[in-house]
Amino acid sequence: MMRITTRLSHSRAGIETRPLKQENKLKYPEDPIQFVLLPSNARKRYKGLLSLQSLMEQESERSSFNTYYPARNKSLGIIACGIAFNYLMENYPERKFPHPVLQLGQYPLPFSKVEKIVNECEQVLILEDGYPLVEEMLKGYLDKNSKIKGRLDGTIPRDGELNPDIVAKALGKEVKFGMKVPDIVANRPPELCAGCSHRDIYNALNETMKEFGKQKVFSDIGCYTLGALPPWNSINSCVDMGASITMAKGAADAGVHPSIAVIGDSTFTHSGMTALLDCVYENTPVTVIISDNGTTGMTGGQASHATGRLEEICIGLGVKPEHVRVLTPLPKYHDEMVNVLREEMLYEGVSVVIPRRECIQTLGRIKKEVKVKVEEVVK
Ligand SMILES: Cc1ncc(C[n+]2csc(CCOP(=O)(O)OP(=O)(O)O)c2C)c(N)n1
Ligand code: SF4
Repeated sequence: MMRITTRLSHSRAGIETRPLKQENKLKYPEDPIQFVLLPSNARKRYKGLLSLQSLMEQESERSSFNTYYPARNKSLGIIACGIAFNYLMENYPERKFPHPVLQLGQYPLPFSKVEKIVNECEQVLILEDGYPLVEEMLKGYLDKNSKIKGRLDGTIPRDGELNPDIVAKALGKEVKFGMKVPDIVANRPPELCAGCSHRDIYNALNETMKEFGKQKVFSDIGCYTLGALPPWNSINSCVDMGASITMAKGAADAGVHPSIAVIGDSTFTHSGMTALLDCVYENTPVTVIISDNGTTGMTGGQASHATGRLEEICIGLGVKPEHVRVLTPLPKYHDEMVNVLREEMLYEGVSVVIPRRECIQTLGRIKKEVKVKVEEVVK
């Protein structure tokens, strides 16, 4: 098992690819009902899972991702998990560590290696990004005076990401990196692209909501989530894929009116449809805005299952055809959008508003691809 933390997930680097050595052969499970998790079978499967633990531990013990670097000065030992090992190396570029180091990259914990460093060293500093998982495992709940140091005793800040400076400070070294980021790569808040269709629908929604009040817009996850930030400040929630319509329904059930959901076309077919059906079933007064840009913009422009069939899906789920309204989100149609939103918000039933205009990034990419193909054919 690998442990994925924030910075690891957001890192990028050039990699060398090699030809595929072997692919798993298609094979049916030995036990034909092993994936039928009825309680009687689930209990059996859990026993099986437990019996695998020692095998996984043995793999971890043998793994080259869990390497022990010996050193003489045992006043301190360092357990560096995942990307924290890179931060440690930035402090010791030659890999000449003054203290024993256990690099952890594969889980479960390799028990004997961990035991060795803890027994050998007077104190043990745990460097791990995110939650202090390894530290908690080693420290024990009631052990306040442990020799284990890390996020829990304040040696390292309890929250926030690790970086080479924090590691240096914890090791009593001079903080030399200063983490000064050159202006050209300085942080800037994410923003909807200029010309993005979500901008136009938020402009219209904001104007409509002047009439209906604040805190009534439940959103989902996609590029449109950026509508939570200035200058729009249009949405009041984003919890997970599919939570917009369910939360709007809950709010409507609790008496919020109008109750509005904002969801993307792709997220809608991933996990919004069942919630819409629920609204239809109970004729809940919600207005669902499905901002249809014909793609999965946020994750790089993959195709969307909704493309070409969104109205049919909504009508098929039971939304009345006259309350499935398609709009073109462009500044010139601003007033029309405001009027349609107002009408549907006043309606005491389920309505779906579909602002439809392609994501300009995906559109640009497709145009480029077509151009290259045409040029190839012409050649
Ligand atoms: C459970 C889950 N799976 C996948 C993702 C990754 N993800 C983030 S946004 C998104 C979909 C975005 O597409 P859409 O709703 O059409 O909005 P757009 O970005 O195009 O505006 C996905 C799949 C996630 N956040 N959660
Ligand atoms: S990638 Fe597409 S959907 Fe996302 S902000 Fe840009 S134009 Fe809008």
